[in-house]
Amino acid sequence: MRILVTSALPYANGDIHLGHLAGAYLPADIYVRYQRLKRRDVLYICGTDEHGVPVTISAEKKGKTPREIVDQYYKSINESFKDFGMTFDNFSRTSLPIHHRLAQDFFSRIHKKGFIYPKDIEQFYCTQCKRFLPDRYVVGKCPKCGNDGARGDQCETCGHWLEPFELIEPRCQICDSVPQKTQTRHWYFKLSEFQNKLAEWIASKKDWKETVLTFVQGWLREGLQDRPITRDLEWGVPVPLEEAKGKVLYVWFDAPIGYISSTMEMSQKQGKPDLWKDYWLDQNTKLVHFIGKDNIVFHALIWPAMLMAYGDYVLPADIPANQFLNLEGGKFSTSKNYAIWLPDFLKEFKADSLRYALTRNAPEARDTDFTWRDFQVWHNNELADILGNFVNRTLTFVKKYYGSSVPEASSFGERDNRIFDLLKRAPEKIGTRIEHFEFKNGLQEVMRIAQEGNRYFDHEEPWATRKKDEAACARTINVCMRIVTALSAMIDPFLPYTSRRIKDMIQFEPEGWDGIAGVQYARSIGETSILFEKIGDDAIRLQSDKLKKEMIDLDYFSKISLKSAKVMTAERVEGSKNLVKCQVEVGDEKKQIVAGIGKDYEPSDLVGKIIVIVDNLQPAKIRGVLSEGMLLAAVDEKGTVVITTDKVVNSGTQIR
Ligand code: B3M
Ligand code: ZN
Repeated sequence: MRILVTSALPYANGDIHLGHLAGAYLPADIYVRYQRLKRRDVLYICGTDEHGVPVTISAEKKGKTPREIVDQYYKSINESFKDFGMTFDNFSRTSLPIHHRLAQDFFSRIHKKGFIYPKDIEQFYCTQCKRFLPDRYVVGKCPKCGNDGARGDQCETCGHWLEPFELIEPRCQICDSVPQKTQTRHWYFKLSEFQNKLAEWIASKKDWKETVLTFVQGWLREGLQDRPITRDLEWGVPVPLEEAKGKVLYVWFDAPIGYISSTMEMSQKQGKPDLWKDYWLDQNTKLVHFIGKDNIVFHALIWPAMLMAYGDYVLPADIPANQFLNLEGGKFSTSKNYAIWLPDFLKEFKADSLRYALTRNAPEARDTDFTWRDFQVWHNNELADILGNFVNRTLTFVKKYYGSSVPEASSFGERDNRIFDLLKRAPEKIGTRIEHFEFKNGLQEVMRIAQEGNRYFDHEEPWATRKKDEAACARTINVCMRIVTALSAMIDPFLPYTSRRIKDMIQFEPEGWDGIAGVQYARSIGETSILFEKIGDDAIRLQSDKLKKEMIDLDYFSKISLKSAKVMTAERVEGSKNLVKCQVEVGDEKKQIVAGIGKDYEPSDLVGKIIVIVDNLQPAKIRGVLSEGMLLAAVDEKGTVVITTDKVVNSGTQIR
C-alpha cells in the first residue's frame, strides 16, 4: 500500500509560526518519519499557497508586488522548515506553470461535465479604489458574535464562515470607505449536487477524529450550497474561459490541486514523469491530509467534491485536523504580529526542544496554550533531566570505566527481563499511537522508557557494584546501553536531531523501526557530549517580554515625526510644581511645549539644550496651556531625564 501525506499549503504571505507547526506540519512530519522507518512506501508533499487575497493584501500593505511577496516568503518558509527538520519529498509553489496548467485542467473538465455554471450576482465594489472587493478585502462586524474585525470570508474571533454581504457596517480593507454593491458575473461549483455522495462517503469514515466528523456533519445538516470559485483579481490562476477574461480561480479552488501538481513536479525532478500516477490514480493509496481545524470544510467536503466531480483521483483516506495552539492565553495573529515566528525561534533555541514542546502539548483534541514558562520547564525537567540525563550517565559510565566499549553480560535477572519486555513491546505500542495520530501519547511512551532507564540505573547502583560485584555492574550497563540504543531509534520521528546525535555517539545505526527492540545494541561509543543544555530564566524572560510589547512595523513608526529642537526660553507653568513651559525653535518654526519635568529641572537649566520632540503630535492644552508637541525623556521611579543629542545638531533635524 502507498501512503501519500500532505500538509496544508502555507500562504506565502508571512513566515511560519508555532501555531502553524503544531496544527499541520509537525504531526505530519512525525507520521512520515515513522512510516519511512517502517519501510513503507510513503510520500510527503507540500508547497506554498501563493495566490489569493491573503497574498495580494499583504503585498498592497507592504507596497510590494504579489510576486515579490511570494518569492520572499517561499524562500524563508522553505528554509525555516528545513531547519526545523521537516522532511518533505517535495515542497512546491502554486505559482508554477505546472500548477496553473493542472488547476485550469481541473476547472475545464469539471465545467465540461456540467458541475460549474455562471451566475450574475451583486458584489461589493470600492469606488475609491475602483475595484471589486472579494473575500478579505471587505471587513466589518461579524453578524454572529459582533466582533468588529471580521473579514469577508470568516470571523477570526468566533470562527463563523460568512459571505461579504453578511457583514454589518462593511468597509473597504484598503481605504476604509463604504463599498457599493455592483453587478458582476461569477462561476459557481455545484457543491449541492454532491450532498448525498459526500454524506455517504463521510458515513464510512467512522474512525476519523470526532472533532472533524462533528464539524462536517454540521455542514451536511445545514445543506451544502453552491460556491463561487472565481474572483475579480489580477493575481492567481486565470479562469480558462474566453468570457471570464480578467478573472482568476478562487484560491481555495486552486490550492488543494497543489497537492497533485507538487507530486507531479517531484516526479519530473526525479526523471520519472509518471510516478505521481502510482499515488494519485490508485484507489488503494492512503491519502492523508494534515491540516488545522480552520481548513476542515475545504478538505473534508469541497475538495473531495471536486475530486468526485473530476473523477479518477483517489479521495482522502483520513484528515487528522488539529485544534488550535494559542499563545500565552491569546490567539496567534499574523496581522497583529502576535506570534512566535519559526526563524526567530530557531535563532535562540534548538529545533528538537520545540518539537518536544509542541508534541507534548499538541492540540489534538482541544485547543492548547503555548507558554514560554512551560517550554522552559519541559526542556529542563524532561528533555534534559530525564532523556538527556539517562543517555549521559550511561555513556559517561561506559567511557570512564569500560574504556568506551560496552561490557558483555549474561545471566539476566527479573528486573533486566522486565526492561527487555518493555523494549520488546515499545515499537508496536508507540507505532500504534502514531498510526492513530496520537503523537502526544506516543511521545509520552518514549519518555516513559527513558524514565524507566533512570529508575533501573538508580536501583542497580552501578557506581557501587563496580567495586563489589563486577558482573552485576557490567550487566546493568549492558542493559542501559540497550535502552539507549532503542531510545535513539524510537525518538527518531519526534526528535530527529537528538536521535542523530545519540546514534553518532554510540556509533550505531538501529535498523528500521521494528528491529530495535533491545536485541541489537551498540558495542562501543565514540565522542560524547551533553544532549540538552538547560535553558535559563533570563533567556525565557527575554522572549516573554517580546510578546508583551505590541509590535509595530516600520510604516507605523515612520508616521511619528521626531525632530531636534533648541530650547529658547523656559518657565514654570503658574500654579504647578511640575509643569514647565518651553519656547523651542524647530528649524524655522517656533513652538510651545509643556512638559512634566519641573521636579527634576530648573527651567533656566534647560535653555540652550538641544532636545528631541515629537513634532507632529496633535496640539493639546495642558492645564489650559497650549502644547504643540512633546519632548522625549527617560522616566523611572528616580525621576525624569530629558533626552538630548550626543553632538550639537541644527534644530529641526529629522530623527530616525
Ligand atoms: N493556505 C490556508 C492556510 O494556510 C491555506 C491552506 C491551503 S491547503 C490546500 O491556513
Ligand atoms: Zn477602497
